Amino acid sequence: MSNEKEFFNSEFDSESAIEEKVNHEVKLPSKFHVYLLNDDFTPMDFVVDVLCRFFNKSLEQANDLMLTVHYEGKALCGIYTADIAETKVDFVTRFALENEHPLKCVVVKA
Ligand code: TYC
Repeated sequence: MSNEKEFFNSEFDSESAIEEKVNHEVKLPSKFHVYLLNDDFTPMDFVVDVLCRFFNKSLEQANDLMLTVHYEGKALCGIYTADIAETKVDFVTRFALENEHPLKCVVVKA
């Protein structure tokens, strides 16, 4: 009887019963930086249009960013999760190709 009790306790008391380990850490999704790159051929007003259309910039912000790209070679246009960043790049690349401009848009893991 005492053995039976010991067995019961060792198997089912709250200390030794199956302990579920729950990881309460919340992992935030990785962020990706989307850049526009400079080139010598894409018209400035086209780049401004791209920044307003795909990166939700105001006309003034878009103009400033376009000039940053023009003078510095590149500018950070937005920070997104992986899927959204890739979609931005695809949309910009397609729009540039449709309009026969060599504008390049790239994504870099933050
Ligand atoms: N350098 C281009 C020009 O002189 C303008 C330009 C700006 C092109 C930004 C690309 O991402 C770019 N017409």
